[in-house]
Amino acid sequence: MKITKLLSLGLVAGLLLATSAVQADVKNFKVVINAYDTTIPELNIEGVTVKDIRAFNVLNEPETIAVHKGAKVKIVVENKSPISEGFAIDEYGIQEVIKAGETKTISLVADKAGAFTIWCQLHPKNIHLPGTLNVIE
Ligand SMILES: [Cu+2]
Repeated sequence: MKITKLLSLGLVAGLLLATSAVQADVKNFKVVINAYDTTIPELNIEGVTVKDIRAFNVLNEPETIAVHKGAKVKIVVENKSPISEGFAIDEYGIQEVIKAGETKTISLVADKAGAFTIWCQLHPKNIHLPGTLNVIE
């Protein structure tokens, strides 16, 4: 009985260790979507008029998202824009909508190598600064 309990405790501890080892493999990134004043005098999106806008999507931290092929990637996206923003990576089938002030976590396994554009699928491309997901072979 005692031995059985010890064995199961050992098994639980082993599983916990294995779980934390897997979690350590996840590459974490943070993306902040922001709005900056600029040259587009007025834009009406979703019934909201936004003035003096140039770009919404800015990858602040880190500037480059680069991982090795096979990595598990977690991207925390915070939307500081006054309206909903999109977060799409076509080649990875990702197309999220993040409401104003909302934060979403996007997870993927980087199983395709290359440089993939991160863009906002909701608004014209010319008012956004796109980001890139770099997956190195
Ligand atoms: Cu947008």
